[in-house]
Amino acid sequence: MSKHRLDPVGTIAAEPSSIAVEWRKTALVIIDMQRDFMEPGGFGETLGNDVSRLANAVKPCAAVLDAARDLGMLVIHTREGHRPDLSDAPPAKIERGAPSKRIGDAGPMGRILIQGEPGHDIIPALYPIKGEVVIDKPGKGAFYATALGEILKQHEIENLLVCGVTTEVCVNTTVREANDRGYRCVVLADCCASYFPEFHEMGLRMIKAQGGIFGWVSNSSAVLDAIAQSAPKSISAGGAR
Ligand code: C5J
Repeated sequence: MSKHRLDPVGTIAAEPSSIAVEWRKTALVIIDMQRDFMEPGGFGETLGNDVSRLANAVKPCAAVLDAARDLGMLVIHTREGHRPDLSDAPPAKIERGAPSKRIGDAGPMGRILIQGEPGHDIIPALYPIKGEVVIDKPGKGAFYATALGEILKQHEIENLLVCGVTTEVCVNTTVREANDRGYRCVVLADCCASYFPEFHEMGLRMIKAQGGIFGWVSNSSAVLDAIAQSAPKSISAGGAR
């Protein structure tokens, strides 16, 4: 898988303990880095949230994405959203709360949370490139009603590096689904964000509590360090001979 001669196994500093991963059995999963959540005028803002709170996650996530691409790691992007006819949007989801606009209503980035609309797309800084997997999901978890499980099996993936928004909603739901399916999930704290800083913190604490009940919590620099340490000295010191 790797474009470089990496050691097959890397060790990522994490909590509650460091974790050894086989790189070729590891995928990067970037959850819902969509304009609808990240930019004014989208779904996140219609719910009354300050979307600027998510911006900090973009740069670290882009650094990990670059490294993953360089290694030839399987990269998976997810997008939460619904068909234009709303046939996959449960009324219980559409009717909930008192948002300024509901799912399917027209907004400045097109219809809210609808596939194919500008707001549903991934932000330019993390835009998928050819060969990367994009999973459209109607729910909060990336396994529900998608082909994600089959795709991970085809690629013999055992470990997931998880980034995205929001920490306590789609990231946590996906990690819990993945954990029940036997994947080791390493959530990269600085690559995730929430509209509520306290939920971000608690979302991460819930994952790593009790010996890592749902997985591990790490960060972008620990992953980049682990990759650098897996590289032969000639590469980590500045290029392959
Ligand atoms: C939410 C998500 N927060 N991607 N979705 O509704 O976390």
